[in-house]
Amino acid sequence: MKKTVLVTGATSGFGKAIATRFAKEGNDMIITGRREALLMELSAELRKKFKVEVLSLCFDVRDLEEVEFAISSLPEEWKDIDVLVNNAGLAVGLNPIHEGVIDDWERMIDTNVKGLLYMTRFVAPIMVSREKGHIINIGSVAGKEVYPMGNVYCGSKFAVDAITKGTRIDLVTHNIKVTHVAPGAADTEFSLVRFKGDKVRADGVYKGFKPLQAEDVAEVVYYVTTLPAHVSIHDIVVMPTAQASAVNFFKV
Ligand code: NDP
Ligand code: 8X3
Repeated sequence: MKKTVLVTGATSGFGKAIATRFAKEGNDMIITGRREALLMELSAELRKKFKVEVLSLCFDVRDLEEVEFAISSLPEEWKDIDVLVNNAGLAVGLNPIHEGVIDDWERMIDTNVKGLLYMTRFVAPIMVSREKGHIINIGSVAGKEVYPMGNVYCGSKFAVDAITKGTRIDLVTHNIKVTHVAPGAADTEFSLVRFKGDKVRADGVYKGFKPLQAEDVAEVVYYVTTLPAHVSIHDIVVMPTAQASAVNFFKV
């Protein structure tokens, strides 16, 4: 049966691939992000290719009022969200803690932690009232292991892991599944954003090995929603075969 699936950060990378994967199965999609033109482009593509309904909502997950308005003003036919994928997130900078850029820290904590919380706070009550739903939080291997100069980004992703566990505990009595998906290195806009548009540095991250593709992560996210009602995946770490830990790579 088709579901209503909301994916944050659907303008690129994992979010775009996740929206495409769910749409391919005939699900109705709510896609969000800050870049309106990209949302429009994806909406048109999904409607045309998969004949699904698509609602695009352009807002910043860091803005509490925008998040509240986006969810509380959903048209009636879009209110029954079955799956929330909290994917919007970013790393900004890679500095030792004593040289950290405060604005980078704010952006990571506000987006990865507070943005995810805001979305959850407004969507979870809908699921609670329906006594069903599935929340999938995109964490990272950086939320399992700390690596040099990862300090605040790792902290934000450890927070995602902890918040996911807390969410699961609080919602278990409401029949809501809560899953943490923690990917390793993946070739998206992630490194371009982390290195503030420095494409040479960003491309260097993925040299010498095959990183995850956005579609690989989308497949895992889709998979966790396909299991029987009584089966819940709590936590998945999905890595490139050539990556053994946050810092151990087999590069040629
Ligand atoms: P991308 O940069 O390709 O995509 C990030 C998405 O998040 C974009 O759609 C962007 O949309 C959205 N986003 C960022 N900030 C905001 C905001 N304030 N409000 C709304 N949307 C926002 O990176 P990925 O696809 O790689 O990243 C997706 C998630 O996966 C992130 O949480 C990231 O931390 C995590 N991750 C990434 C890994 C990687 O190696 N690539 C590995 C492990 C986890 P827009 O700019 O339009 O707002
Ligand atoms: C993204 C993967 O290892 O660059 O979360 O932090 S990593």
